[in-house]
Amino acid sequence: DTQIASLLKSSDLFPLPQSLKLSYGTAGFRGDASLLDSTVYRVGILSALRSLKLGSSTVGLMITASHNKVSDNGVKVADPSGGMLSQEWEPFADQIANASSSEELVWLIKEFVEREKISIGGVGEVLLGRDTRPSGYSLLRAAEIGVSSVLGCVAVDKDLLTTPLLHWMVRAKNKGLNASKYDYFENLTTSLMCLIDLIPVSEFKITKLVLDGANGVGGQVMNEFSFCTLDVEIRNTGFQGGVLNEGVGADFVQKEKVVPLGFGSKDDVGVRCASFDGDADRLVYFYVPSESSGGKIELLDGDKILSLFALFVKEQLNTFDDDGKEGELSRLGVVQTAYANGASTDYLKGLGLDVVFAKTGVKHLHEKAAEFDVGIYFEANGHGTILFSESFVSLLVGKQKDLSEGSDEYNAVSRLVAVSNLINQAVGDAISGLLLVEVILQHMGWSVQKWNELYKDLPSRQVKVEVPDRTAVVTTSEETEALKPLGIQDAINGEIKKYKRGRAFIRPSGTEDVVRVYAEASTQEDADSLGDSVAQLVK
Ligand code: NG1
Ligand code: ZN
Repeated sequence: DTQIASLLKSSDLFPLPQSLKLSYGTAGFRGDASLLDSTVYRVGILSALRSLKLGSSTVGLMITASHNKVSDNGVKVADPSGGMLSQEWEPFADQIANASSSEELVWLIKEFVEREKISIGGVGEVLLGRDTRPSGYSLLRAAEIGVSSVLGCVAVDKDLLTTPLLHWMVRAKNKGLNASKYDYFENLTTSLMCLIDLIPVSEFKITKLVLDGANGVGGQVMNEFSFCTLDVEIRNTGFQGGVLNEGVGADFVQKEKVVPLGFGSKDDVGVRCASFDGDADRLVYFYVPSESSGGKIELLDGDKILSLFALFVKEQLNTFDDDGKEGELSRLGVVQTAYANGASTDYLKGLGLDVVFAKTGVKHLHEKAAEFDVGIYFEANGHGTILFSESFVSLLVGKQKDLSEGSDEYNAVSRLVAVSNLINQAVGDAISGLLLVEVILQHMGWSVQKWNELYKDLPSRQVKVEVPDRTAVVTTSEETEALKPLGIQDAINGEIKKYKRGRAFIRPSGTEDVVRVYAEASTQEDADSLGDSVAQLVK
């Protein structure tokens, strides 16, 4: 019929390159940009079908390879809630991305449409966004063709965006709210102003923050957004040359623990700095401790941001939540992965918080955080956010009406409501995360150095090992133990035992063709040596 003819015709424009084997992985499909036309076109089809399946809800499609090199690109789908594509659809994504001919592709789609009872002929809408990678422009055209080859479906080109901004738009659109970039800015400004008005000290100081934009879209979007209440200097916007993610950005800063390009002059010593990754869904802070540090930085990673957020939220909850009545206490929980620094976990548990662990990849953390009234999740690399359950926000808004304006309880409740509006409820968002860090530091009257003293990171080391087949490594659900290859976990345990506070694990990367090794110990020498010996076992 017409649908099949339309798919066959458009699919012939995007043949699958030979030897391409793709998996949706931790964060969508990624690879060398020159090989991805067919993949992005096919994900365009998938996202249109997703919109049809969910009663014409708006779906998002983002073209980005995040912190990876500029010549790579990738594609991922945002579900109508603004979260990641439901994992139930990942096997279908893998199948169609790897279909070797137009006929096979159309057959797979036809079968899936029947199985999922998707009614072709309905109306579907997909918002498309891309980061600043030069390949993004033509890949976006491929996505457009994919979406519109499904009858009744339209693609709306949102052009250059941060990943979290696209997710925010999808969520807002499906809630019937205004969903443009300017609405996003307005929302940030309103909730930020509200939090600033609630800062207890009469006279707070605004100090300079220097932002590393990773030469990507995040710095550019921040540039468009003017806040009179913050003093932000943006470097590495990509406007003055400089390559995306090369020697810059959150991933580089977090993994190498040195200053990004454009930072480290003697004027920068002690100054509060932050880094975004290439699509601005990750945020880390850092500062240069002294002129003689040789480029080495003090890093405040996702774990430390999580700790700051948890402390602030807990302080507000305690203000009105301590009436002692059984079952009345709101449930605050934090979610980390195996990559979280052991010292951060100890610190959070010491605060009396419920700490749970999830598999690497935001979708896993998000799911667990959503089980709490307030769930805070962060990956050590700086991706995270604070989720407020809808019923809890309604409860807060109700309380706000009952309390007398200006009372401590009223202020605490109002802060939480403002945080729930400020911080992106769909995914980790470097821009909204940065604004929240800034306002909490002002609230506490803390410098970045003071914040860093919450706890001291245990020395750690990460190694990537290139292997012929990374799928040979299979782990338990929390990724802390390797089940395969047989015997390797015993050998790893043998190494761990040799070190004080030793901890190590291996897992196959979901975004790169490597096995990752993480090691932690009481000294840097020990962490390095443990990491190296575990890497030897993997080789
Ligand atoms: P993989 O390649 O699966 O380790 C990396 C990050 C994840 C997540 C994804 C998506 C590390 C160790 N892993 O996944 O946390 O952010 O990329 O971007 O940082
Ligand atoms: Zn990213």
